[in-house]
Amino acid sequence: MSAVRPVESFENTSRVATISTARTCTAAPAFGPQSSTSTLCAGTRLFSSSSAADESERRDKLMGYNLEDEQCNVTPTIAARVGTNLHLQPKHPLNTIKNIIEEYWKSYEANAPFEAHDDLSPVVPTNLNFDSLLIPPDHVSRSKSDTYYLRDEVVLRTHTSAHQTTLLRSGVDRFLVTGDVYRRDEIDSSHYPVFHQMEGVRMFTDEELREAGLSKTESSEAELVKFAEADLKAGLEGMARALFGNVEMRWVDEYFPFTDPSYELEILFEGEWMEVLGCGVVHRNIVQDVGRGRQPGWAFGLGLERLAMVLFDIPDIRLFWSQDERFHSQFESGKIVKFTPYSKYPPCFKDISFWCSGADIKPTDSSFHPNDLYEVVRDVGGDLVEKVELIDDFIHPKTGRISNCFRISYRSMDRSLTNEEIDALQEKVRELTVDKLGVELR
Ligand code: FA5
Ligand code: MG
Repeated sequence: MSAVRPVESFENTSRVATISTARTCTAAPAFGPQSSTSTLCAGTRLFSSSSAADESERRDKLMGYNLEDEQCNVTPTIAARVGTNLHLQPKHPLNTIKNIIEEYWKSYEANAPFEAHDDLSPVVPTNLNFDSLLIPPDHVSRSKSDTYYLRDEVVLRTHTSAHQTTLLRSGVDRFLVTGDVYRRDEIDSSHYPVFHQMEGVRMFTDEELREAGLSKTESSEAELVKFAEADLKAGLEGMARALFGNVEMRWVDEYFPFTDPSYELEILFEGEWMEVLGCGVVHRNIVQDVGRGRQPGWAFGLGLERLAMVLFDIPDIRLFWSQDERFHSQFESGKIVKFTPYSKYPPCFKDISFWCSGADIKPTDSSFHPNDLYEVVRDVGGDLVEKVELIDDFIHPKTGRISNCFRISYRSMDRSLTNEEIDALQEKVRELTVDKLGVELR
């Protein structure tokens, strides 16, 4: 067993991102638990001692789903982020990038503007997040180790793609969806369990096809795909230039279950190729399933934090959640500026070593998953945790038990931490690691 995470992609070994229903956080849930009134938080989890008012607000945002439900793996720390909507906060770097991209697509074809959605609820049925996008039933992205489930059939969207089929079905031809997405993942400066994505979809109307000398009924599949692909690439290259200026770019073949063909766009940034987005021609089976016959179209999805970190020189993904004035005062609406770190406080490292299964459990029966440890650490340390990494692992030659040692780096972005404070956090981490993960400390 290894704590090394697969690369982020939709290929067999890896993970997927998301979609959701075309409903806002405030709309009445079209799906939801039958009785949502009698299930108050029992307070058995960390940090769940909030006031009744907070509790009721949170439950609204979660559409009445109950964190104490045994099918639920959403922690209070994660639940507290739902509804924050960093992408809607004026002057926030994520908002600025969103606006630049929306402007770009609105003027891409002035007579055919993109409809922009930015307040669709992140609470979506698995059907929309996975099935409707042709993500196979056994795909790893569906596992509870990778995805936040409120109930077995309801998740916090893992990508904005979760809204594709709902909007396509409603008949819209061009749309953008921006929103918060959720993935259980490793902890370091570029990974955070909540981040923001932007999705774009363009379907070609009969008239647009006619102008290009094509027809939905008479042109071959290959001709329609070629047409959509050329438009996709030209449009996205223009978008990358709107963000980065005149950069070198390249297209890399990718795999997504919901597009065919699929690509990633990379740009050369400070000497290194950087993945900017995933995209492709909307899969013909999806187009048919949403009742649009053979209408061709394309889709893309990008991560706003990754773009903002590069464009604004923001060194740590936790900073987007900072409430520090020294962070926010540096930004102006609509402007890309370089961030000046206001201080760098010293990190503090603490190691935790354990056998991945209890002494009486066969090593092969161990269900330890590093994402479970990351969750415990995040729940205890919050944004004081900068990074968690596996620094040693071995198999005991006699017992066959697996030992892991993880190093936790604690560092505040706003102040110095005291030894007592860190020791108390680490002690809590050790306690909960045993309680929740069933491992044996060494
Ligand atoms: C997707 O999420 C697809 N839904 C994108 C897509 C849409 C493809 C439409 C085709 C058509 P992926 O998992 O690669 O793909 O994520 C897309 C982007 O999200 C990445 O390029 C990256 O910028 C960002 N991203 C992924 N994981 C994280 C993370 N843990 N933290 C921050 N950003 C992330
Ligand atoms: Mg990717």
